[in-house]
Amino acid sequence: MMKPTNDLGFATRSIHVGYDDSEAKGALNPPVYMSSTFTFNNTNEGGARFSGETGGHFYSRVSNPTLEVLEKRLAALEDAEAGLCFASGMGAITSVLWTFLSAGDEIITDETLYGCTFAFIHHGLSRFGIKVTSIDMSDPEQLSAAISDNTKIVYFESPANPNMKLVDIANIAKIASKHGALTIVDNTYCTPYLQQPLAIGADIVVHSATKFLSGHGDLIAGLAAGGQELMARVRLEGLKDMTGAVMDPLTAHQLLRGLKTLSIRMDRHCTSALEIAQRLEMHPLVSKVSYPGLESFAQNDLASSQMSGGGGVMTIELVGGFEQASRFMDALNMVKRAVSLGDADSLIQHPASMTHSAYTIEERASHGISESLLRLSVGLEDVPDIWNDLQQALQIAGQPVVCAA
Ligand code: 4LM
Repeated sequence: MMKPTNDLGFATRSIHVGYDDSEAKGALNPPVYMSSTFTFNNTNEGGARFSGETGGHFYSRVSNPTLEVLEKRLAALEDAEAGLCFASGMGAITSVLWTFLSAGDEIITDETLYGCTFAFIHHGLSRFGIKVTSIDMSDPEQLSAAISDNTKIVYFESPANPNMKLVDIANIAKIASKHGALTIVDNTYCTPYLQQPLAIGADIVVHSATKFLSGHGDLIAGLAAGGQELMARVRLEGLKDMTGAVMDPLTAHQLLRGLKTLSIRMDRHCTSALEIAQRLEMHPLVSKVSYPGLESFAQNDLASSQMSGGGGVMTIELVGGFEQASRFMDALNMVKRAVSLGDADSLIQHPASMTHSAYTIEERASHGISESLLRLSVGLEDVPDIWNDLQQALQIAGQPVVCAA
């Protein structure tokens, strides 16, 4: 007999919660229910399921038994009453925000957001009569000054993509709840293994499960977690009727597999990234490394109190600016030039021209996103191999540029 969920350790929950093999002929892994629809025994039973009077699945855009296992598992990891699956991180974000915002409402966001989240909120939501205000959320006084009873949502990432800025979740959530606003945190960079926003006052967490939660760069998925009533509204309004961004059962199966190794992968990402960050900041060609695990990190105190590890992502700037940074990136052999993060493979990209190209140059400048920043996601390869590749590329980037005569 398994212990109650909250008595189990993180790794055990990530492997077991939400599934009882005795209900599936002893299959070690949950069956993948590839079924769009579910039958009823009679008309009354169908009606009762549709009205929510009884439980039971009826259509996979609303719920599916394989996704249900994943939803329970995420909830157990995030310390939430309920979880919810989506087709992508953007599916999760858009479904959640569409559920709780109407014309005339205000959303306050941090100035730094993943590029497509920024585009959705600033260029999308604003077209539908929703007021969008962006502030530097690392300064809670800016929120106190901006918030009003019209503010329905306070939204941010911590660490922020791409500049690694942290937000004091507990402090911000306290200010938001005083004004009746929901605090929604994108927890993609940390995963619940390193940070649990709901336990310190946030109302909803959203994830690009494409990243660390799945961990292998082989799927696109999104998740959210929060209170039962909030998640039920997102399921029946934002997900079912407004976006239809539903996860498919095979993706849920792959994600459940990824979650089983989340804790050991995150431990490895953290120790490797810290070692790489320390070596990079000693290198003469590197002008700045932002990584929450470094003592030199500007918000080191907040990182230590809010996160249980620095994570796998950092940003790097080189003394020679963008020109040198691009020579460095182009000279890498093993570290892959690609967007996304949190995979077994180390990945590097240039946010200004890639993930954050939805911002205009002026927006990037005013939202704290440097044009010469590179983002490195440290993978699960051996640290000496990652370092050797970075080092040889730095050497090439540091050589004088020879102009053709
Ligand atoms: C990237 N990121 O940065 P889907 N929230 C955060 C993210 O980093 C992302 C999403 C949501 C990147 C993708 C190309 C903090 C995505 C959106 O891609 O829709 O699963 O997640 O490289």
